[in-house]
Amino acid sequence: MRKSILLLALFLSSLSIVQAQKLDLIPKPVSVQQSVGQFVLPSPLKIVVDKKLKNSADYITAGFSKNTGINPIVSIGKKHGKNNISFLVDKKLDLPKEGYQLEISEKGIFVKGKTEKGVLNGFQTLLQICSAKDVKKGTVPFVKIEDYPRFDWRGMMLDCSRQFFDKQTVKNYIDWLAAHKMNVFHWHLTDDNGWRIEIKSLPDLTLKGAWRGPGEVLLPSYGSGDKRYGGFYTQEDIKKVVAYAADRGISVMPEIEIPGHSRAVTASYPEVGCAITQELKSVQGEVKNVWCVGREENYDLLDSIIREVSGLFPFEYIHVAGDEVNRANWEHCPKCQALMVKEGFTDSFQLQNYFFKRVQKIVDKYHKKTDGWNEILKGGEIDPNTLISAWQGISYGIESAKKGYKTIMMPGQFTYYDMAQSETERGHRWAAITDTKRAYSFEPIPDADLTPEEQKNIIGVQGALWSEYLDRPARIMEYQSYPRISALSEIGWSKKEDKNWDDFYGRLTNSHLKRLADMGIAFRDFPPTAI
Ligand code: TNX
Repeated sequence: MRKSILLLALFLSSLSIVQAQKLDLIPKPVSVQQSVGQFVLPSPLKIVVDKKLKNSADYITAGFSKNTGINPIVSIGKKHGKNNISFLVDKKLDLPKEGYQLEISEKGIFVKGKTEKGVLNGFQTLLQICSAKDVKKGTVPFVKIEDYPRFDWRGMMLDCSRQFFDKQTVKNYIDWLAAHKMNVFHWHLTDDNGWRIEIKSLPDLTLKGAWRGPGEVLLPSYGSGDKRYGGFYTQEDIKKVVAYAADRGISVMPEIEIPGHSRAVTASYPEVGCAITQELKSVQGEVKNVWCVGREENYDLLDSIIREVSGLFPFEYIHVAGDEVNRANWEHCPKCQALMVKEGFTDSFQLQNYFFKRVQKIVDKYHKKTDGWNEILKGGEIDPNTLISAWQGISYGIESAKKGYKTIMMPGQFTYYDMAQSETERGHRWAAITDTKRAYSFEPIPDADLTPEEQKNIIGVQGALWSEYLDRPARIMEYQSYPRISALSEIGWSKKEDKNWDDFYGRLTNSHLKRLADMGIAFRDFPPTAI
């Protein structure tokens, strides 16, 4: 008799589990156990936020209110006490860093993380659960989640040079990344077409180098037409954005493009370029866009720039680029040639390596580590602590990992969201036509090619949004970003064996696109041809 009651109970509960509300979480968590029942959100609702997270308390409260319509009473503390929801840091949790546990039961809602970032990751999961219709009726389904990321580095780059995105737009972008448990915002602050960060010791960089159009040194380009176009972030703006991101668990990595992609620098300080008469064009058709390697004063200027940048960004890395340098500038420049002779170099890649090593010394001096595009591996040895952003293809990332460098996989063929999403849409095409399905298909650690030790060098994944084509139509940057970044978030977070396009597509279309809409993102929907 007892046994049959037990079996019946088991049967009934399994039935309810099947019927439990689908959570449709993105990125997919490591483990989710749903059970029968709902926690009824009481009124007034009390929340406690760990004191280590006190800077994030407003963010947590506002996000929760937005998704539930409830304004909770918030306190800062260390214990659950009589509260209904707790966000607590517990260093002793047996989880990888950034991991979290989320439990919703009749006792309330507990979000525990090993670190502050862990708690914030758990908060994002709770927000997704709270975005479901039922929550508006005041109930949250019982569930127990244990979760942690596959990769330490889950980044996204935004090019704010070719188009200038104001501070508020950048903050929104950071919010959307946080909602996807991404943790690095790579801020592409300088390029040929605009220098966007105030450097107090070199004011012309923004007085002149941040503007293009009639009467300006920078020619109109990338859709700015005949109008004066531009803008930059003051150091105060930068500090605010960095703090805003930190409250959301996101680190901001600045990128200063050197020695190529520097037309905005030579437009402001012409002496920085090589003294040559040739009109040498870069891949993008820009002239005079390379720092002179042989001009000794340039290293003082770089010291000033890196000193100021280091002071603004607490993140451990500064990205100093190194991509697409037209080294022909150096081949025609007497100072660079003299340097080549002096150093006994036989090709211009060695000059690039020389430049990079000197920059690296400056970066070290300001207690930062360097990140660079994969081209910096050419021309000689570099510091083994350099981080490599492998953009030209998966094989470049493999090569970097095999050489022992920490590597971020960001192959243009899969993670460049400036690429068009179908044959008929606007965007770059040089790497691939990349719809969300293709973006999702990217695997950062291809099986056969790397030993387990070498695999560990691949510390993460990143997407990039270059902005040459982002001038029109309105909100194109959102259209290019989502839902491809939703796909990227799952590549960076979820277990490899859990990756499944049909399953992801189901979660995306059942629930997640609605969440993106609620966040105010003008994402690209799915015309039938796109899948
Ligand atoms: C290559 S990726 C570039 C960018 C362009 C992008 C366009 C990289 C390091 N350099 O300057 O904007 O392609 O897709």
